[in-house]
Amino acid sequence: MAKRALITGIAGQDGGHLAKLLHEKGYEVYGVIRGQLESSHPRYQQTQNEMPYVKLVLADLLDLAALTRAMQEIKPDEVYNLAAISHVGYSFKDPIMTADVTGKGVLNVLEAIRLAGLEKTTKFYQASTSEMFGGLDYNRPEKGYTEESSFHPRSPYGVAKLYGFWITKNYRENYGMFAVSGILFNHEGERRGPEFVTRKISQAVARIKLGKQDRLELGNMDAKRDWGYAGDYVEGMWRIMQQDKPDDYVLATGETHSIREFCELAFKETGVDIEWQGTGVKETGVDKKTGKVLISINPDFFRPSEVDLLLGDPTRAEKELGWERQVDFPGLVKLMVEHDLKEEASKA
Ligand code: NAP
Ligand code: F7E
Repeated sequence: MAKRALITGIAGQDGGHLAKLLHEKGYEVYGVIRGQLESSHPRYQQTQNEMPYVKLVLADLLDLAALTRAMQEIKPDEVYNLAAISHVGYSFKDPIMTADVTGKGVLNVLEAIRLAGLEKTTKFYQASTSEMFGGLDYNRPEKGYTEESSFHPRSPYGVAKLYGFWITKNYRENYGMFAVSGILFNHEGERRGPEFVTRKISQAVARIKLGKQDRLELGNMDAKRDWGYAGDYVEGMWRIMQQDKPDDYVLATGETHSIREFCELAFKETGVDIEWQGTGVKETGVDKKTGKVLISINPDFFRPSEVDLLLGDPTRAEKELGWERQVDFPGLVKLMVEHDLKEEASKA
């Protein structure tokens, strides 16, 4: 009999990649989608058209009754909890909802599994994050954060995720559940939401190339991130769930790059060389050939506190899971810009 997987956050970036992977591996895939959606609703239809092999289940992460019903009916072998308010900047604006969904929502899913009497048979994956480390100098190992590093979250999102991480570990220890976290560093791609910086850049580069946009406005360009490809990371999630012993793993590339570097490579894909001029909020990215300003700073995108540098050390995942990223940093930028050039060109 085919294994059954239930994915929360099915309509998000990782949900789509993971659903495809599990379907290809022969799983029966169920996906939790929120809201009062009916099969005639455009958003429901869009998700269903994109993933015809997924059986959509209506539930909200705040709704324990709906989650419990879903567990009782589906009896999944594996639950992947990907749903969250996942935008770090937004979490400063709505910290209460972030705590409820991104933090307590994890507990709801774990309790739903227990209330359905499935804690001994259903495996649980929690989408934990490098944002829990915080990026400050004092706890940052030279070769990158590992599974042993200490946490110092710097946003309401990071704090909520830390609750999710610990409650997952707690259920593993309390009830002997196979409940694990993947501590994933940033992963991007053609399914990334446009509110995240990499997709904002790749879409802007495509639109500027096609004459649909003049300029790209960004916040802190000094920040550095360990960026991988989402398609590679969902393979890691699955491998974490196939281990004999439940444990937490870091998935990362072991490289870190600045927002500036991402911009330079992305514009280069369309034949534009960027030259940086000025400093601070007056800094601009200029087309070397034409002198036109293509990038400028908008302080509205600054955050009350910033994670300056994230770098992960994937050694343990590489050794124990045999996991390795396939797409490198230039490959990721290229893939995103090429995708957005096609997508923008196809729009009216
Ligand atoms: P994403 O694109 O923002 O997707 C999150 C999904 O959660 C969305 O589909 C959203 O639904 C759903 N959601 C939000 N609130 C919900 C609620 N109350 N009930 C049910 N569903 C709800 O995030 P992602 O990039 O795929 O990331 C997947 C998970 O990994 C998230 O938990 C994220 O925090 C975590 N993570 C991501 C990264 C990364 O670099 N991408 C790194 C580490 C950890 P709607 O579609 O209806 O809005
Ligand atoms: O920001 C800077 C911003 O929003 C990256 C989520 O998936 O990864 C993601 O969180 C950096 C930050 O991602 C803009 O200040 C500059 O330093 O793309 P982001 P994130 O905050 O790293 C982690 C691992 C997760 O777990 C999260 O769920 O880019 N930045 N200018 C900007 N960021 C945005 N969004 N927009 C700008 O205009």
